[in-house]
Amino acid sequence: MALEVFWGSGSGPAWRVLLALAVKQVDYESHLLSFSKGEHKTPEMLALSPRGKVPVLRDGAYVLCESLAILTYLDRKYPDPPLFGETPEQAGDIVRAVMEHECYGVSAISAFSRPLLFGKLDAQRDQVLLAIDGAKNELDRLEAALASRPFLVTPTLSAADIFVYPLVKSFERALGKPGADTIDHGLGPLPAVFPRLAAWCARIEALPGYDATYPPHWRETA
Ligand SMILES: N[C@@H](CCC(=O)N[C@@H](CS)C(=O)NCC(=O)O)C(=O)O
Repeated sequence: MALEVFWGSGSGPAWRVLLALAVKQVDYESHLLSFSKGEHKTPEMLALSPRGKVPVLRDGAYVLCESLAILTYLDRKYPDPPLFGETPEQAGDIVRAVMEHECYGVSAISAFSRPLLFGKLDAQRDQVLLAIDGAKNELDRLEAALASRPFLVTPTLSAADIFVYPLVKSFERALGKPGADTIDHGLGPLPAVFPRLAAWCARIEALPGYDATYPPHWRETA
């Protein structure tokens, strides 16, 4: 039975799972759910994911939610190429980077991006202004990590890159949203301010299978 993935367009955690499957070149049955229609909250979906969140992976009788758990499962089941490094030290460093991103990076960068992405700049301009320094600090850390290697932690792509990439793309998308140019944020354009991050994005986007992971509604609306 084919692996099944339940996901939503634009969800960073769901994008991670699609990227991991692309990197490992594993086929799967795609279930793209509409957030606006509440398709992720149906009784059938809540039975798979009690918090009503995507992504969800179903592999026969086995069901798993939480993107880190799903990447861990996929890496054990399809070890090539490894997403958690080749050595104990690399595994430790990759999970550290993943957890730093989850614990600090996501909140700091999203505080800047989300009001722009959801058209709430007018109501939340103060929040966006207050978020600039924190977002810059996290993006600077990523930029610095790429000074000595092409990927964030290891010489080849790892779970750390897969975790961080969707948020960087959401941030870049936010910079292009209406009103973003009325803020003196100094955070973009990405290639000018964070050139290593922009080159790292391009490396990920060159991966075979990348195009199929791109959020469909992002192709329709800028
Ligand atoms: N920690 C979870 C986060 C999952 C998550 O927050 N998913 C969001 C989309 S980005 C969701 O399903 N939201 C729908 C809702 O809460 O109604 C993971 O890494 O998988």
